[in-house]
Amino acid sequence: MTAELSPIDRAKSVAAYRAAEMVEEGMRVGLGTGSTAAWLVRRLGERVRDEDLRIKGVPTSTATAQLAREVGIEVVSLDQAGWLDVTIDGADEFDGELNLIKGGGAALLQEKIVATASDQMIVIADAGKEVEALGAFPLPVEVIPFGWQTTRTLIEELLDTMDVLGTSATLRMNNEAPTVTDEGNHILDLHLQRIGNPRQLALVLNQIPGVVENGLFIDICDKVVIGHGDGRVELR
Ligand code: ABF
Repeated sequence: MTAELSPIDRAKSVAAYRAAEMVEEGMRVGLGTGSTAAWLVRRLGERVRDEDLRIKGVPTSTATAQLAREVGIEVVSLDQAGWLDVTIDGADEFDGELNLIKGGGAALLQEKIVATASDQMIVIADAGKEVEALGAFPLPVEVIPFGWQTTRTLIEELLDTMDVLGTSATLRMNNEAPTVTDEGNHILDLHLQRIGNPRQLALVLNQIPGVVENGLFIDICDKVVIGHGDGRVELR
């Protein structure tokens, strides 16, 4: 690591480096997506090369799969791995109970499947991701393209009945076209501002036909490694 990193990159990198030290010989490791997770993947690649660390990595996106291969990590599918020792991933927000909002990178579906199939999920994040209540970051929901506008209407009607401050849902766009996830779906971002009961919202959203998965990770994360801009690291 170099001293000329911006404070935010320093925070992300020190969190990722600390988490990379938690990976042990022979582990099957879920590899997250996003800029913080990219620091982790590159650091694990260094350990594979310099320490002859042998691990199997299960990526949570095509982007992470490509990076992992580039840095020399053996990549296997989740079904080949069967079960994972640990998943290390970033997040968009985490609260005091280690519940998360994820999906800002549009990879929430594979991220949730992989994290759930792990003995342990460790989140790596800069300190700015910590919140008192989830919801300032728009909540991503992955939806089937068929009838997505109807699905959005159903979601907005549901939100009217929930303990949230906002109720609008917008289709995520990429170069003037709807974002398409690795699974061929779209993303609706829910502008809720504050989620009073994340556990309840996570359950009811998934009951709407057309919703594939939502970005609330409840009782999935075991530990958060928090990086600060001055290089300090905290564990939660
Ligand atoms: C993934 O990357 C996501 O679930 C989350 O949306 C995002 C965090 O990105 P970054 O590390 O770039 O802030 O983990």
